[in-house]
Amino acid sequence: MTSAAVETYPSVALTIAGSEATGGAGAQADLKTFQELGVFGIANLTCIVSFNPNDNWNHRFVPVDQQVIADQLEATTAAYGAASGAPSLLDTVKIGMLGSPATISTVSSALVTGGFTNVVLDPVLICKGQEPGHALDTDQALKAQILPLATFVTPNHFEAESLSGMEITDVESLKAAAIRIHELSGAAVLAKGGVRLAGPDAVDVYYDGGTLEVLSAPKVGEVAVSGAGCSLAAAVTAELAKGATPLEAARTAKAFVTAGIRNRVASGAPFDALWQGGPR
Ligand code: PXL
Repeated sequence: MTSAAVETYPSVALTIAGSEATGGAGAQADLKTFQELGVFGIANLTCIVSFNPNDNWNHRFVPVDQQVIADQLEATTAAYGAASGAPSLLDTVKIGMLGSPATISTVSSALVTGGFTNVVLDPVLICKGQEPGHALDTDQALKAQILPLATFVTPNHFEAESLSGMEITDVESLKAAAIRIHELSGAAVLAKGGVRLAGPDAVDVYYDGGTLEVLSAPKVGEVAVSGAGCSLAAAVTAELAKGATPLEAARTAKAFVTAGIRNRVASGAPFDALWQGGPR
């Protein structure tokens, strides 16, 4: 007699993000991170970024048509969303580069109707080479329309200063900024000091309204690595999709990124890329 097979399904997670052609950052980094952490990854693309090696590696940015973004979100939520009846329910989403006020409106509508439990926001505020006036509109729209929907936010040093309105020079001011961003958003906050704060360690601050925890790991060099921010937020997303608490997700993500930076990939670009297989 054969016993009935028990079907098990992986957790699923969606990233709404841009493509970064060289594979270091963006949706590619997110999908690789999801896969490494045992989560079925889905990517809905908002834009295509191609660095320009003939112009100081500035970003060439092409938005995806708004209807095409809406179509991707429609297909994804119909297949795996709350009303789909799928056994692997999509309740966790990561937001990466959106890049324009129009895309922010399209994505915020989908977040409102999507019924997601976990909305992880990597608040990508500037894209190198974007026109400054446009970038300011995009930043303001992100703060007004996406930040209030986030349940977890992962600002880097620059983004944490921008979101909190505070200057960040050391761990104490990074803590103050994380608390301020939590007060503004209601989200759990993982504010990254990275190579921007002096000292031997790469220090991040986690704050969720109750727990304040400093996450620290020895710095691997003094130069930022491409894909570290995307992979950190994606690792948080994957862990939340699997049912971790926000604090557990933050700790696992920090360890994942530290191992990925230690095992980074050198390229002809002026920045190395994080290797998501680093922890293996
Ligand atoms: O690392 C931020 C980032 C996110 N998303 C895309 C990017 C970048 C940086 O290059 O290109 C698509």
